[in-house]
Amino acid sequence: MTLDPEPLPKTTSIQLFKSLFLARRSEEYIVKHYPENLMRTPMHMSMGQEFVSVGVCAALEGKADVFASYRSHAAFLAQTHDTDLFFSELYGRSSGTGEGKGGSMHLASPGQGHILSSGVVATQIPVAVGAGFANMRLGTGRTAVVFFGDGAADAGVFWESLNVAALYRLPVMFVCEDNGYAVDTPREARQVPASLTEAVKAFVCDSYEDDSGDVESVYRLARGAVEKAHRERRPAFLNVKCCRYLEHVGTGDDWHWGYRDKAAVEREWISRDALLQQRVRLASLQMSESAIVAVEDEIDRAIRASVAKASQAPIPGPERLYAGVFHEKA
Ligand SMILES: Cc1ncc(C[n+]2csc(CCOP(=O)(O)OP(=O)(O)O)c2C)c(N)n1
Repeated sequence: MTLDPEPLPKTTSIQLFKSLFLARRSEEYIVKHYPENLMRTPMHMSMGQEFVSVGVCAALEGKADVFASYRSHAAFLAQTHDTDLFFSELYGRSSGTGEGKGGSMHLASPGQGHILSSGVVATQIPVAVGAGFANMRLGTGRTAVVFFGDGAADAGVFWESLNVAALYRLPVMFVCEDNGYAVDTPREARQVPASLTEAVKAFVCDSYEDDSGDVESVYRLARGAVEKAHRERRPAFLNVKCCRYLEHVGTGDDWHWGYRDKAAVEREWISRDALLQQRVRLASLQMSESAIVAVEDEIDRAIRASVAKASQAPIPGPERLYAGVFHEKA
């Protein structure tokens, strides 16, 4: 028999709902307005899997240095809550995270703990290990958190990074957003181990799996994992099962591709959507419908205000083309 966990404080449940709603609504805005062709950047949407980064970032309470993949909208917003920077970047404006030149795949705001996002599969992982090394040497108490997909675990650099983090006993949290696919290829067609969580145990790190689809479950898991990682001085690996609702890249769906079954995804994931679950939970905590709607309205207003600001901001001129870009003179 498993005992129900101690309920989280109501303020935490509300905070998690807000963070989930912020990520979801921001992407719903993108879906609606992308066809206007003013956001000139490829979009890898987080929709459906936001609960992973929302739960982890909330659990780390601002003491995380986050490294993300190109699918970074939810991670960026969960860590920074900064819709001004976010929409400015998507609209290609000077006020964005990369002066509007990086776009959706390269969101970064180091001062707010979102160190980088990378478009090249798995490349964020070794950099996070470097940050973990620096945090350990400098005694900052911070945790390097790296988000990546199950496809990134096909790459050798994932295993090398895990090895180094375990060898040097670094406070790194490896978070696999395991949506089961690399583009349209299922994990079983790419990896020998039946379970990544089990395979990783060969390294001296704590390996956890979560298939609840629930933001509070991820939050609890990450809180326990980060505490243990620092106490026992070793990395943690979190394999969180999740589902990408939209196509691999773009803002539409991909049911017509035929690599996954719409009815099964609806049954197994969309019917227990993490945001909806959290909304129901707030109601069960005696939060009134009008109070929930007020929270939602406030977030919608913040998104609209950020978009309005972004559209007033300048587009960078050609003289800024190489600014902030590493290059060496020949
Ligand atoms: C080194 C490298 N190889 C291939 C690609 C093309 N590519 C982009 S996303 C992707 C699949 C990655 O899947 P996963 O890591 O599971 O992340 P998800 O897209 O599911 O979030 C591939 C192969 C790339 N960007 N970088």
